[in-house]
Amino acid sequence: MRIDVLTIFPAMFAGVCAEGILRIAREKRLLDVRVHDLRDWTHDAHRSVDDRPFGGGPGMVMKPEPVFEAVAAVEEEPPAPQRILLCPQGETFTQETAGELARAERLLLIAGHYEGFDERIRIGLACREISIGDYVLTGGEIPAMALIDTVVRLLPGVLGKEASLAEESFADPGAPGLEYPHYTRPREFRGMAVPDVLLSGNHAEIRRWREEQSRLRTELRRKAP
Ligand code: 4FV
Repeated sequence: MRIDVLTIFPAMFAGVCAEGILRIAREKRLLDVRVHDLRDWTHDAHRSVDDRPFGGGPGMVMKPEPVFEAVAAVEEEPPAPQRILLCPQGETFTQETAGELARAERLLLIAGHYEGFDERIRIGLACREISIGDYVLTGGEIPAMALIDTVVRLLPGVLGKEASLAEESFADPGAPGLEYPHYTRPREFRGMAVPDVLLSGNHAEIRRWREEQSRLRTELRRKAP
């Protein structure tokens, strides 16, 4: 999968792409992340990417020209990507969304700043608008990183065979359950013991216990308001 990111803070992505699963995915050539500085598509001395809002009001707005020019430049190379605008007004990002995006060949993520994007970026570029949650960040970079991380670990060959995508939280879009409790050594820690069933070797019992724990936890923490 190829992922292009348009941002005014490209350096923010260096660490995320150079560590852990994302580094392994890039080394395995399963992921090609290209981060582009939106200011490279400005033409004034101040390399302006924002301007004051028409109609007045606080803050600044992302200008359309640099975004349109950057998208055109990045899309010169085929295949055409799925364009994604990270913004609080977008559809809420879920594991199901991640599963969908993981089937794409190429994504183009647009990270904003300030009060938001000039509306003509939405109208003219027809991006899929995605929000990582109903709260306001200083920029779209962290949402873009969250999306990349969630999608890349679903790419075939990225996580080792042992990883059980099927058993983890939200794995089943139809019935988003929370994952059961995990334990590792030591058997006893500060008076807290590992449940006997997990030491029993009785896999049928262990599965039943884990399903029950997942059901209880989901009911407790995700019951409908
Ligand atoms: C956001 C979110 C988000 C809004 C103003 C960036 C900020 C600033 N993006 N999911 N929640 N974006 O808060 O995606 O431009």
